[in-house]
Amino acid sequence: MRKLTITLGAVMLSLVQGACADRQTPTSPIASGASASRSAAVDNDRAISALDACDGPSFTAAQIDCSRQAGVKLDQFIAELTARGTVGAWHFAASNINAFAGQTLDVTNRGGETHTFTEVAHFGGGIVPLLNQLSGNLTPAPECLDLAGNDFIPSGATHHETIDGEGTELYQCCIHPWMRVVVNAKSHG
Ligand SMILES: [Cu+2]
Repeated sequence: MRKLTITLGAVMLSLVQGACADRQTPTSPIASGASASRSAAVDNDRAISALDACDGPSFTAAQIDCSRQAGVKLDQFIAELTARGTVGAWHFAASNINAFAGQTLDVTNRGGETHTFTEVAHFGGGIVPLLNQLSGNLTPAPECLDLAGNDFIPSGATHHETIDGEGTELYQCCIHPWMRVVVNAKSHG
């Protein structure tokens, strides 16, 4: 168990470091203006929360970024994932959404770990082999293997995703692949 934990920590550390390198968002008058006009349209947005219950001390000891003070300890997390293939506290809310094409999904990370909200053609594994293995998602979704730095949503941040067209769209976390959302989008017409 200890060896698995260290492996996971090393993967997550390199992941977070890689993500941080690209996450330099300059503050400028233009950026402020964009955010002001966004809030005017906020009623049309759909809010989604990315949730987890990571326990800061035990996750941080394994070099996994977690900003929460307490919660599910890393060994409990691994034990639940091993037994069930999911860890219930790590999920998106809501996970089934009816929306219109053109609407924006505002995905706020209210957990302590980093998550992604990645559109995939088919649900699959993510970028952490151990979590793929324990959750039974042995084949990574190709979209998860092509992430950019700004695809990673750190704790406390909000990611905006516009729904392109009508039909069913699938989104997942590429770190915790059991975290999934199905969006049923209709056209306005
Ligand atoms: Cu996640």
